[in-house]
Amino acid sequence: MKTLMLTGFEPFLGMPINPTERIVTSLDGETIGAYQIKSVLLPVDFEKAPVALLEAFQEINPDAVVSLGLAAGRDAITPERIAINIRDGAPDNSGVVLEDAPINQEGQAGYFSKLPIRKIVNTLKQNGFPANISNSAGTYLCNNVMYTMLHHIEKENLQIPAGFIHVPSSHDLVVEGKKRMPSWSQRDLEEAIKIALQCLDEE
Ligand code: PCA
Repeated sequence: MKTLMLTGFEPFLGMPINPTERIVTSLDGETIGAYQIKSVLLPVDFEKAPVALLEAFQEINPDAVVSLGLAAGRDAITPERIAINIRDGAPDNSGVVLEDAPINQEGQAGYFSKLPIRKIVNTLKQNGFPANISNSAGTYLCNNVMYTMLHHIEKENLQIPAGFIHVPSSHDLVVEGKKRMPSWSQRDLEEAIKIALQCLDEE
């Protein structure tokens, strides 16, 4: 059986929950389509996250990589089209603030997702879940992790699907975090991610 490395993030920016942590915890060890899921939880830390990501990749030696992140404020599941070579924006969980900083001096300006993003969006919609392609993963940790993985795959000339999917807030996060934003049930988020992962089957 093939292995799919599924990454999620710990909570960040003072939010009490990250729904992607719960998704990856719940799906760890499950079989989805042709893949067995191996989950990895990443820190929201510019220094530690890329190291943890690549260490897990070496250890697991997966046949596919899908990374998940919370996009608080979005109302749909959004596979990302591209990762860009920039770190910028809000402080990470260690308080580090970066401005206009490249991720990798030798890396390309950007890397396109190697997931079937159009098929994921279409399949999710056919199953009644709002979804659209996002053309920007931002410049924070999610973009950083997507860029790091795709750069590594390019450098090593690996032929495996890899990319990033942002998810909306969960109801629990809205209730506990006391912030107004669009939200989904945790169950729907998980179901939608399972459907997205099944799209890798014939890739
Ligand atoms: N979302 C953030 C980082 C961690 C997460 O879940 C982002 O979109 O960059």
